[in-house]
Amino acid sequence: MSSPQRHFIIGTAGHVDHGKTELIRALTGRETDRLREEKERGISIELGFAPFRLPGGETAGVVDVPGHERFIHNMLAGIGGIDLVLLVVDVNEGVMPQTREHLDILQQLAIGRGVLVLTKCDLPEPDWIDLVEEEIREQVAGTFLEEAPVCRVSAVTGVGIPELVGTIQDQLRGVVPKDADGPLRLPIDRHFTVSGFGTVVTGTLVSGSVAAGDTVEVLPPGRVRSRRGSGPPAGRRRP
Ligand SMILES: Nc1nc2c(ncn2[C@@H]2O[C@H](COP(=O)(O)OP(=O)(O)OP(=O)(O)O)[C@@H](O)[C@H]2O)c(=O)[nH]1
Ligand SMILES: [Mg+2]
Repeated sequence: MSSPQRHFIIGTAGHVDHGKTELIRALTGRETDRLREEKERGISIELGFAPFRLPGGETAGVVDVPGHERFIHNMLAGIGGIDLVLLVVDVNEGVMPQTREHLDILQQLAIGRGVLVLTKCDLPEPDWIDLVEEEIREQVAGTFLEEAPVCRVSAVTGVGIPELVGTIQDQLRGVVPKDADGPLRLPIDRHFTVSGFGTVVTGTLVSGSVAAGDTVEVLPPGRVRSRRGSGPPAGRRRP
């Protein structure tokens, strides 16, 4: 009997403007910034999602998080259930406040694996890149990323992208699969009301499976309510 298809969740993390969304576009061909405000301001606000089919046949869902400190609640909402993080650092700026803050959050949430991705490597001299790599290594010492591989990439020229794909595949081989046969458990990240649908909840499955039409139970009971007039998710408000 063939083994069941494995599916993974990959998340981004890192300081604002460090190249997370461009990296996901280079990896998947998908644009994860959907809102007009995101396009106008050139920053991510909401979580972005993209499917990612790896050359080995594995499939992954990518959660692209915003790096701006004002949207940290959205980052937190998206990052909980991931199998692998791409901690993105712009090689021209090095480690910045949300690099550290996101790293702390990932550590607290006991995320198991990651890759350190140095972005925008088309711009500086190689010696400078070596220095920044050292800085990041110092930053992740003593964390789950202490032994993580480092990839140097440019989303603009494509340099390093195939090597990053190979590194992601290697890392995913070590991920313990989630239990699709166990009870359905989906920690709720966000809930909001969509006109014509009612209450919508979002989250990442940690075990079990669910299909359209299934009846599910919310625990503890009565904690999720449709909030009339509550408007769009908080991330859509102007900071
Ligand atoms: N030269 C160069 N520029 C890049 C590269 N990757 C991203 N950029 C530019 O850097 C800027 C920020 O890129 P984004 O991908 O939006 O950054 P982000 O980390 O998603 O930003 P937030 O989601 O707002 O935190 C954009 O102007 C990109 O065009 C790269 O590899 N090389
Ligand atoms: Mg972005």
